[in-house]
Amino acid sequence: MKTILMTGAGGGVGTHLRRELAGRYSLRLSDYRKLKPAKGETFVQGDISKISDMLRATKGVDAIVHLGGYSVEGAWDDILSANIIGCYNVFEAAQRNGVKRILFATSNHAVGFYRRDHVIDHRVYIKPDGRYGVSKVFGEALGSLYADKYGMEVFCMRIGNVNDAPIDKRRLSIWISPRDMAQLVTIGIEHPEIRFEIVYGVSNNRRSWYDNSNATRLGYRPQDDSEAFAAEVLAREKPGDPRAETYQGGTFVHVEAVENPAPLPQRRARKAAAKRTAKSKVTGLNKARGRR
Ligand code: 15L
Repeated sequence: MKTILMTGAGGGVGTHLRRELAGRYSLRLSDYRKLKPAKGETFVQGDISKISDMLRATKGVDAIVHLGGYSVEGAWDDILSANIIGCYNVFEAAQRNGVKRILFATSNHAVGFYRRDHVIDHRVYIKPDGRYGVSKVFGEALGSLYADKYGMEVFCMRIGNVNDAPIDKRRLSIWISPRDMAQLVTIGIEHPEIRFEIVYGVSNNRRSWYDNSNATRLGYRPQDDSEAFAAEVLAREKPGDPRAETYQGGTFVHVEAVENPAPLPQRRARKAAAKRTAKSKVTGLNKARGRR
């Protein structure tokens, strides 16, 4: 059985994939958060922004599913450390440890500034919709370099939104069900002829904005279609900002930050430090006022 390292295994996509891939691979989970490995899994705690951690995590695996990083639009410092430095560390550690195959979780936001009335394929010019999108383009470029220079096998999945069901109108076009995501990942791990590929991580959605012929060529046959949820989703949809409605990336095209479902360690540390400072100021004030 192949041993697969999954970085960022504690995130949303990782959680779905752990369930879907259970029993098919020996999964080595990695995350900065402490995770409890299930049967057939092992856990290596690590921060992708540290090369030493990634050298430890990537040792002896057959392939890497790189999901780790900052997963939405946000502050440059966070994106820089997790998605630029972190992504570099994962590719570089893999290369040094002789791990040939990497599946990279890139994003629809690498091309989010395409209009919704365009159908795009894997060959279109990049059009990132923010700093986060730029960082995903960086990862794709890194993958291309490591494939050409070091002979690595790189499978870039421009993932839409992995969820049990699509959550809004935009996601009707970019949704991917967990079982389709697992099928795509399995192709990325198993296909014998991967050098450098870009595919879209989406289900067989009738409302898709993607020509996913490269994934089809590699054998991807998604089983789900968001249309089954369309009536329900559209009934609760409220009109949004016209810029978000125009472009595939939605709100990412005009906001500076999207709420991060999993704050990064340094961010959490900064928040905790700010909290402590605020608390000590209050304590100081209270002491000065003779209160506890
Ligand atoms: C992404 O790239 C994010 O990682 C995910 O959290 C969603 O925001 C998704 O895109 C999306 O566009 O819905």
